[in-house]
Amino acid sequence: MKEYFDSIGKIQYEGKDSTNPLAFKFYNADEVICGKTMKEQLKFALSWWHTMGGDGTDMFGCGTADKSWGETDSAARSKAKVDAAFEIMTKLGIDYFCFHDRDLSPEYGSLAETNAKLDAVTDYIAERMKEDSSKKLLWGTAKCFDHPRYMHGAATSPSADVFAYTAAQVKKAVEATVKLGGKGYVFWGGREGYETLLNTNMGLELDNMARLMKMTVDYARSIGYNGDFYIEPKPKEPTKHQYDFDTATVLGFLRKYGLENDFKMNIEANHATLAQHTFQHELRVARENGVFGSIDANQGDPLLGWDTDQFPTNVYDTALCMYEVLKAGGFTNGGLNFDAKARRGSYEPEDIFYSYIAGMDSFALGLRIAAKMIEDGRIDKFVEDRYSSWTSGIGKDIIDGKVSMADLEKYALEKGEATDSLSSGRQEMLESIVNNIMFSL
Ligand code: XLS
Ligand code: NI
Ligand code: NI
Repeated sequence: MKEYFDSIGKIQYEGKDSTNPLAFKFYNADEVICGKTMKEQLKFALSWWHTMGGDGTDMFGCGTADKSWGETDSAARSKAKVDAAFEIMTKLGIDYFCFHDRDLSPEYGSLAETNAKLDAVTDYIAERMKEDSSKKLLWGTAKCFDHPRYMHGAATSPSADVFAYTAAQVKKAVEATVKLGGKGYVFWGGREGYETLLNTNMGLELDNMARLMKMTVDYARSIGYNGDFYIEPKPKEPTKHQYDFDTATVLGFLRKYGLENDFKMNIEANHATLAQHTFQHELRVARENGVFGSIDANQGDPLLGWDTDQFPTNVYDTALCMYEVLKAGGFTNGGLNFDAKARRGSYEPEDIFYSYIAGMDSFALGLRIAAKMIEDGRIDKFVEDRYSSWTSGIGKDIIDGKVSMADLEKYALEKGEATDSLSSGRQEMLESIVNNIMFSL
């Protein structure tokens, strides 16, 4: 088998004092943290689109990185990508991968030919997975946003023919996911939204988006799929307004259409910030509503207003993320997919490794801090005490449904002013506890 990165060996854990850029400082795969190995807690995944296909092309210039994998023919390149991806995963110790159908194999002349070529690639991946059972598919999805046919939307297109084409493409992507044993199937609606309401029937578009999801669930279950379906919220980009704006909006949509039992969230850090939320906010909303599923691990740039998809290096954010993940009971079918790309200027092959090492170590450090925050207990205790008025007396009576508004009026009239029942929120003290824990590791 051809080796694509022959100057790079298996990346080892060398501990926090190591200065070797090709070593993990914090990610020690077999170390047990909160009852599971770091590998099991973090479930890292490689994103096929950025890593195997993304060459740095942007609106102002062509690619800077060579992602041809030494092949000019499309089918040969698709196969080479599989080999190169497996090599990257093996060298980094990453078990999972995620793909769009078109990342694996592009469109050819007809849908039938496109499907046949995709089958050949998924057959090859299945073969490679058989040889190496550590490699698993985290989730699959369909790229229903790049081709011109999706210019007005896919499931939300004004054209019923485009809806039919979308259904055909999603059906095939679900089959590919099932064939490769995936435990997740993602819907990210990049073009499911509108540019102007002057030309848009929002009600019909939302009904149709739900129709496609319902059909997908029914079909996937009928062919034996027992994994999760995810919606990946994002407020905008490429479309001005996307229907799956944020977790709360998506929850309203799922409940309206009776889809809430089949879907969970795939939360992406940079999408949260585009929606003017923190990453932790989106995770908390998902957790509190029982729909926490999977994560697209990346980060945005606070000075830029778009999805920069940077490799995550902000440890404060990864710590608060892993705090939510641990509180949610950890990942089940989900994991941490690096929906992230090296900067356009980081174009050399080794940059792939530096990027993943940076992301994996940042999450490993985040996990260590989050575990310590929970073990330390000061933050949990503070929150518990802050709400202690709900565990007895009038608070408990309200929760138990024992009091009416008239009873509460009587209580307030008798008791008088309520301000003296409050105490400080102690934000700065709590933030300093987090810093204290972060730097005591
Ligand atoms: C784009 C999304 C996309 C999804 C998969 O912003 O993050 O990459 O993760 O379609
Ligand atoms: Ni994503
Ligand atoms: Ni994104």
